[in-house]
Amino acid sequence: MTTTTAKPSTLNKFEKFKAEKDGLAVKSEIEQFARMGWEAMDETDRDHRLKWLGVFFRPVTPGKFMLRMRIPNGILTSQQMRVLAEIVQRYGEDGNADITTRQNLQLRGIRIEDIPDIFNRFEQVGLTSVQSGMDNVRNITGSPVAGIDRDELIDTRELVQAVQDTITNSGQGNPEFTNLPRKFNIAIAGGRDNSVHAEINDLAFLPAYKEGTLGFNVIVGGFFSGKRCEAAIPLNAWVEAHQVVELCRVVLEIYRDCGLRANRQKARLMWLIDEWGIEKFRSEVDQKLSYPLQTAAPKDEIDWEKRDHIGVYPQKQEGYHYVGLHVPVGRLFATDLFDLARVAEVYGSGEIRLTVEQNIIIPQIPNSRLETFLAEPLLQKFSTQPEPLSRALVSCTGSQFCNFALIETKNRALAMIRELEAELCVPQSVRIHWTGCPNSCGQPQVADIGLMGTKTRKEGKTLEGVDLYMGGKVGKDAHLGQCVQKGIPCEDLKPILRNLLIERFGATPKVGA
Ligand code: SRM
Ligand code: SF4
Repeated sequence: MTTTTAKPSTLNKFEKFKAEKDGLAVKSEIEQFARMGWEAMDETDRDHRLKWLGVFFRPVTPGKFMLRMRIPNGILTSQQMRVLAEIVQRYGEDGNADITTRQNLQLRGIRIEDIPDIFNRFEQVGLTSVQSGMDNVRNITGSPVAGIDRDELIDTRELVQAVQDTITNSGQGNPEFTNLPRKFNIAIAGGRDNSVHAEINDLAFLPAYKEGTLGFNVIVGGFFSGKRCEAAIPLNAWVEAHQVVELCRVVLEIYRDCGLRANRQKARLMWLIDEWGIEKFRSEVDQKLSYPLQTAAPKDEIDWEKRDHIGVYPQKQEGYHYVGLHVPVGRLFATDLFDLARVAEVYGSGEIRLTVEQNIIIPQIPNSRLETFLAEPLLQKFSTQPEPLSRALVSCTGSQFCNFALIETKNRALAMIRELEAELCVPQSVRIHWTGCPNSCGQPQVADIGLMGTKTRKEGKTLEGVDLYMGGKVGKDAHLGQCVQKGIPCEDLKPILRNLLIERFGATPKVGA
């Protein structure tokens, strides 16, 4: 099924081990791994193939795995959240959950011996972590306010679920799509503000009218990597909602069968588009589809500035509100997960939503319960009115758990923002994104101020530092920010940020600070 042009002898190590045994094959070995323990496992199974099940060996915390979920459109039920809470709770201080920049959750502290039981529990409540790492399609993002947004164009929920079901065989694992050349990101925007950062996905859909019918313009090839970052480009294609799943399937098949595999640094979809040219790529897609691919609508409907959804908002359903809670750098503990499940049930419909800014939305709160909800002690921790800098702070995992990291991110980001907020009045929210290395999981290129971890030298010593990015624009006319200064030691960063906030974002020093 999968074709690769490279000869076996020239395959890189990843292509080699995938050719020897598909990543998904470890699904049937999981009981055995649980019995033998992580130390006795074959290293390629442990360090790589387990990622096909969403189970990530962490060299920083050996024996304590990370479990990356799939939460399509970032929506989960209180019942699912409670199961996740119980799992994380087992691991005491090691257990926590992070909301990711793909509207998803990652659990920590997980022991391999518990995985079979965890997977059984997932099955019972309709959760899956399958195909969430390595050369697979990542969590599919959709509008976080799908179905409740007063100004919604297209409800993305069913579409995102249908695309996930196709790619993962409804969560059971689908060997058709488990040997891609590299990772692959899909996003479906349904609102006017592109809440999903469509432009940084390999394949994305933007609402657009064609001759009075609402469908999607398609963009392709967006990605970030240590070597290169590109915004997606138009495919010159427009599809109706019912054509989205097939288009995803066809693009993935082309990428799987023709994508470049020899050099992993050049294996994302854009490199194939570069090699073929966008016209040839489009024509290959067109030929494989069961319907003729229409040319793009003249414009898409992304004409709003991006919303962050924090705060209290009326829904399209009369008499109901959704409430966006700020979760500092996306980090949650077992008690938080239990609390979120509880408030979602008591005040809403039991539904909980995640955003790519690593925050939470509780929807479906009737007007009659809103006031009591807003008085919940949980909202002291996860505020609806955070300070302007905290409000828009995003951070990747960093060195606490990630072995690629060049710096510590989450704790440092929070501490620095709190110090800056103590010193400055900031009139508007400023989107500051931290990422621990050039892989850019924290998306510094979409931020007003992006900080990318690096190592730097000062007075003969090697220190943790950052490269500074500026000018990322999200929502309407989205474009990527650029690196404006390299190698700033983290210990010297605060005054630089302070000046930037004063000079570029209208901040003023607080009296006495
Ligand atoms: Fe990422 C690898 C964390 C979103 C680009 N990313 C990793 C690994 C798996 C590396 C590792 O094994 O340690 C990190 C796991 C650390 C850990 O223990 O948490 C990791 N990436 C994350 C998350 C958790 C960051 C966060 O704190 O939110 C995000 C999980 C999303 C999810 O739910 O699936 C995450 N990663 C992203 C994004 C942002 C996005 O998708 O919008 C990007 C840039 C966009 C893109 O991929 O085009 C991103 N991650 C990478 C890359 C560079 C890919 C490349 O083509 O070179 C790597 C390295 C790799 O894949 O080899 C990487
Ligand atoms: Fe790890 Fe680097 Fe991704 Fe941060 S950006 S999670 S440090 S790989």
